[in-house]
Amino acid sequence: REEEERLRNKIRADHEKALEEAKEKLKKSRDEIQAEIQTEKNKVVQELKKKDSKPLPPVPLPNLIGINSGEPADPDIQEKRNKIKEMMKHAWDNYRQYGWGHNELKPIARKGHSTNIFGSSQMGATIVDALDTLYIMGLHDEFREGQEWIDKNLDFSVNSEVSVFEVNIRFIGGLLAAYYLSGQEVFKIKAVQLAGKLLPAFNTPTGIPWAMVNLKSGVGRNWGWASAGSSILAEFGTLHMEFVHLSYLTGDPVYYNKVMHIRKLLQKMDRPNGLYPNYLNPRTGRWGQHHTSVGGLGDSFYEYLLKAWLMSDKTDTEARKMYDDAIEAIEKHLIRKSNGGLTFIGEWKNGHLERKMGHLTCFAGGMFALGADGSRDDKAGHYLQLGAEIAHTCHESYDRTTLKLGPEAFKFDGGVEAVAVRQNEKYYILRPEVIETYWYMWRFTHDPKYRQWGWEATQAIDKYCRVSGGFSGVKDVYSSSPTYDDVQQSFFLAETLKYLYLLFSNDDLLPLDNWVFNTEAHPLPVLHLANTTLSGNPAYR
Ligand code: DMJ
Repeated sequence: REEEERLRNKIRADHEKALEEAKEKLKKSRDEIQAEIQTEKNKVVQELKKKDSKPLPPVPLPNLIGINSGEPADPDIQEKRNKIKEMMKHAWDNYRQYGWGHNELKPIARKGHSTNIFGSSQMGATIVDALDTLYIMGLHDEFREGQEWIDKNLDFSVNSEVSVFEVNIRFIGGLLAAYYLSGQEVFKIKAVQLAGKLLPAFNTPTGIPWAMVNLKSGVGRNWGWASAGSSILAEFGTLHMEFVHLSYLTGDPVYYNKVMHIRKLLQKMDRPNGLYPNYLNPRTGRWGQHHTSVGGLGDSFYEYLLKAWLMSDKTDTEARKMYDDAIEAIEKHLIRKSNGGLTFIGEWKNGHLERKMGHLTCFAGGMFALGADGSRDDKAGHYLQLGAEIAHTCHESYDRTTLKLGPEAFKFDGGVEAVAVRQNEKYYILRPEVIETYWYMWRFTHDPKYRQWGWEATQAIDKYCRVSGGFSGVKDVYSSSPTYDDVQQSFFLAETLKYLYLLFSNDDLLPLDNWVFNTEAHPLPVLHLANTTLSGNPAYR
């Protein structure tokens, strides 16, 4: 009773104090309030600086093979590769000039751009996302400029609500890759600081993280549009690679435990027809709507099962099994051949197959090829063939347009084959997935058609998306006079241009036996058993 009374009094006192503070605030001028905020900010920056000086524990670095290689001997291939490097420079220089420090660039308006995934702060998303592409292209001055900005300005103690998934794949993935490639400690330190800010998102009744978290307060919530307050499979299921690396680099199992908890929870759940629905409620631990997709909302969850196995030097067989089971169910229920003989991956919606495929889904061609080796019942040939068929279908979706750039989504229904029907699905926003699949198929087959298709896409991007202030998405790939969306997406520099550059490089640049690319195309090294602390430390098992 006494304890209750004491608590009640404390709550009353806190409440009154907060009211007083609010009243005081209202009396203050705008300038005074701003000055206070600034002082608060400076305090936090000072604190962080103190923390910065605490070195992270030294870990033996994995084999960092093939980070300065890849120069092709063939002059024609060399020329194409140089053209792609020039496009990167155009994208970067314009961002540098007109959008520096902002998240993205508006290449027509020539100013900064941002969306709600990055929150309300200027976090330099394009800088972080572009670093490793700059590095492998040998754009070292630009890389150093980016490093300097990150060192001086990238601050995570901001009152800003960000997407946990996007920040993980673009920022943590980008910083970790920059660290492994360059060896510069600042990237590792920033990645770890940022990861600490994401951890409160996991404070839910189930441990399935919220989609968004406020970096300062740690308060999380989900997207209003996602099936009855659900978290999204492709979001909470795309943390594994980065979080395992964080535990590896810091020696702190907290990150590893978070993602393994998600995996264990998913393993225990029933799956309708063996398929994973896109929505899961983090309060109840129950599935939301029974929609399944290998495109948006589902895609990189499957990708990370396969890549968890690859990055563990193929020792994480639990992940491989989950991948094999999922892919078998997908093949059975979602993959079909159109009347015209095109293999496509549809979407499952409440017991019905929608015969529509997204641009995002096209990444799966590369995934099938990457997972071919080590597949169940030794079906390597089958999966390589499936990858080739998806690559072909996605190329058709580009080839059947006026601009030779693929639409956001295309149908296989009522006489329509690989063509967008709805006006709001005809746009191309500089996405990488089709080129990503060309590159994986090239690495595994060396069939020259993949370089040819990649070059077609390069030329189309340069012709229709390039403007004097950078590169922009286009609103209708079937129109001969397209309008621009005026956004240079950060993934254009992180992924689209990187995959193109790799497609015209020799295979000894970032070899797939040593590197695994996260879903934003940031290369992370395979953690070979011999040099990881993970294998030796039972806390990580
Ligand atoms: C990127 O941020 C990543 O590739 C993600 O997995 C899906 N969407 C974009 C690119 O289209």
